[in-house]
Amino acid sequence: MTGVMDAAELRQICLDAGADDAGFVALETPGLEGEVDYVREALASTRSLISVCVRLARENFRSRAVSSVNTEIDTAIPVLDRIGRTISIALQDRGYRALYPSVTFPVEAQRLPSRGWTVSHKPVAVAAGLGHMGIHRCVIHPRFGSFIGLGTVITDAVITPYSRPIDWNPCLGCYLCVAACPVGAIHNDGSFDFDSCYTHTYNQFVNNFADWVEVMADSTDLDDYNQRMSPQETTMQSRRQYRSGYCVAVCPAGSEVIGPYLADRKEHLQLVLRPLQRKPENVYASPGSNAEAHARKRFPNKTVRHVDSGIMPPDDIDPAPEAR
Ligand code: B12
Ligand code: SF4
Repeated sequence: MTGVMDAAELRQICLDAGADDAGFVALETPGLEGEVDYVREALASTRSLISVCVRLARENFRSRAVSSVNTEIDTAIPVLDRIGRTISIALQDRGYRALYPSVTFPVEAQRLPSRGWTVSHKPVAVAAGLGHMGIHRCVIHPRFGSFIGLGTVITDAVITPYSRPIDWNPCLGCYLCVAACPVGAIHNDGSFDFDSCYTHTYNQFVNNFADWVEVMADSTDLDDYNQRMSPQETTMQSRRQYRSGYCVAVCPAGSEVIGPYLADRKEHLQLVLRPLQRKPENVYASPGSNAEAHARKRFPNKTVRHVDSGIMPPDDIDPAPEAR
């Protein structure tokens, strides 16, 4: 179908589906060139992208209790997937083609270690006016700040009018995200050390599941295995564990978030930043990496654990899919 969908009606569909904000963008919008082949691989007739966000439960994300962080992530992801499904079916009922790509996982595993995901939700959200990327490379919403999860619906509907990017960046340039990251992945100049974040965050998750299997295969016997993996680390393999949300946790940006920070910056540091910095915990890093050096220098209270970084992506992250 080549119909035109009214943006106000579509926005209401998104909000009714549970989104906290939504924006719409044409596939040919500048900045989204890298998305075109991937999106068309999933839905060949795609013309528009619908970006949605949901708020996250802030204190779960800020907690030192990693189980609380993981619970919030594992709860928010299916919420976003369901919102994508509801919007897709609403469009389907109106005669359009619509598809909701995965919010995170599953990915196109056969493409790994290149880009496995169908849509990069961040640049779509920026183009659709949901916010801008901060120093920490996450999208900051003007109201909800960094505490958002993102989703995208792709459709053959033309939407009128399309949204526009917001004309200011909510990032304050406070560099608390730089100070919080245990592996030094976020740099003052806004550059991001993918390897360091990925290795630490995805330990006992995607990447290091492979590492775990290798350790098992390489171990001569149980004693040898236990030397290499603690009982806690073995247990963690049974359920995915996210780490390194500290950059999001400490970020004071966003009109609904910033109040306590503006009222008392010292207290924000004491209540939000310091507990994460002082938390004794394992930091996962490749031997000799910048992440290891950073953690040893800045966080002597944390324990560096060496891991193989497993499947690492090539420098070129945008090899276009063959299927069109
Ligand atoms: C890959 C990925 C990661 C990777 C890489 C992060 C990154 N900056 O790209 C790792 C594992 C490190 C990661 C970590 C986290 N992620 Co993540 N992640 C994604 C994913 C699947 C794709 C991101 C993407 O499009 N990257 C490419 C471009 C757009 O990012 P970029 O910053 O412009 O460019 C960097 C990358 O290209 C990177 N890079 C360099 N070489 C390579 C090679 C490959 C193959 C890749 C993947 C990246 C890469 O370096 C560039 C320079 O900064 C999305 C889901 C999705 N499908 O969109 C979620 C997503 C971006 N993640 C999210 C979150 C919340 C997190 C974490 C907080 C995890 C946690 N503990 O909960 C941390 C935050 C780390 C950070 N500060 O970025 C949210 C962000 C929401 C928001 N407000 O923006 C998303 C959108 C998931 C969602 N649906 O909400 N993530
Ligand atoms: S913590 Fe500060 S510098 Fe980092 S993204 Fe948030 S507002 Fe920007």
